[in-house]
Amino acid sequence: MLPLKPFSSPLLGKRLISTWANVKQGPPDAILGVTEAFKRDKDPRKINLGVDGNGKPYVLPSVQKAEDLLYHQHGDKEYLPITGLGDFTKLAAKLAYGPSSKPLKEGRIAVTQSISGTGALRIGTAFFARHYPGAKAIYLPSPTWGNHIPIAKDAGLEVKSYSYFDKETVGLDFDGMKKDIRAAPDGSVILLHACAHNPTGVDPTHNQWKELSEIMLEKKHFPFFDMAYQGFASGDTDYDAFAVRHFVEKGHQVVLCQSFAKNMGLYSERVGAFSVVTASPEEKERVDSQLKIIVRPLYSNPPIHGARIAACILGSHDLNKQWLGEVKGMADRIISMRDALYDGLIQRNTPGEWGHVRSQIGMFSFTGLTPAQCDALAAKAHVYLTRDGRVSVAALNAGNIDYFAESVSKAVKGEL
Ligand code: IK2
Repeated sequence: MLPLKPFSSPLLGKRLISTWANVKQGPPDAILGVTEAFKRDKDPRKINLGVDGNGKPYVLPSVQKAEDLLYHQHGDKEYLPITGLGDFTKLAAKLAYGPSSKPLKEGRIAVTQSISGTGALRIGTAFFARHYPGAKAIYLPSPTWGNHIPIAKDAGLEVKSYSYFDKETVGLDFDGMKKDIRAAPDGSVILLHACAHNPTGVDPTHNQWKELSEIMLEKKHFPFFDMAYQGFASGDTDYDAFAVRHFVEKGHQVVLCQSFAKNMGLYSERVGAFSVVTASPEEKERVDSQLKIIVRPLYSNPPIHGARIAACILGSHDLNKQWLGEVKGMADRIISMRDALYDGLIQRNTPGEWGHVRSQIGMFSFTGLTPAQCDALAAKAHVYLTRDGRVSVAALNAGNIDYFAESVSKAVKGEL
């Protein structure tokens, strides 16, 4: 065998300039960049509140059991169909739409497996760019998960926004939201976080969802749901699916992006689904064929392992029951951390009103900390969070909550 030679380009030698010399340095990702900074920090007190880990990933016991079962089944590694594992997509749709969903029973929901929630959004926005009969624009809440914007733009959709968050009340700006949704041209595509809005942790109430559904029917708007946290908001997967199920019941032809990253802790397995409610099984077949046309040149077909885990859990009575208990446990733990943070801030006489830390929903809390305070927390206290003041409450625990409350209190008092 010939010895390997180090790579050398003759052109590089002659021109003394690389083909990529003009490639500009891009900025770090606003969210995942936080984890990179955290990893570089060597202080033992450091805390990463960017997404949800402190380097101690928790594998759910139900997931461990499913993996054990799968291991002993010695499943093959054949390619999956383009739209993924049929057992998984059926069960994912049942979880979201509910077992008694009419379109599900009538066989008119097209579903494809996706590379987690992000992949579902990629497929969904590409589907809209190609097939939506109205304007190629999408309205996103302000603020929204940062990645929504480049995902929609990369698909060629124009990005517009509607009011969502009221900085004064640190709650939902429902009047602003309704006003903007009413003002959008008829037939606009409106992206809605189905539950546990990221980054604010503020959701409409069930009555507010009902009102939104009516307005959107009147305006013939199209609801594009993103449900990355089913079960994480309330601890109950049915309760958290209220908005999606209500809109479907009222006759909206929704589309839905699902992620199993958080509720099953399957982050790196990249398990998700994109679905489209259609008018008939025949229409579903046509939509299905177009979803395949989008997926095939993207990644051909999805990975199998994570989908098998999710299908195993959702398809087994006992494992499903166990998993639902674990989801409730994760949601309850987050609620208890919210209470502990609130108490820690109040006990330290931290200036400001902190009720929102308790009342917000899901794994994130939009604290109201300023970018300067977030910078000081990272530089002086080794506490990392996104500069919009978003904190992953899921990353707080008995071991770091006091230090975090102390650090936030000092940052707000200007004592860091
Ligand atoms: N949609 C929303 C609203 C999300 O919050 C996420 C997950 N975000 O968490 C990681 C991060 O902040 O980057 C997703 C979709 C999709 O996540 P995934 O692709 O991991 O399923």
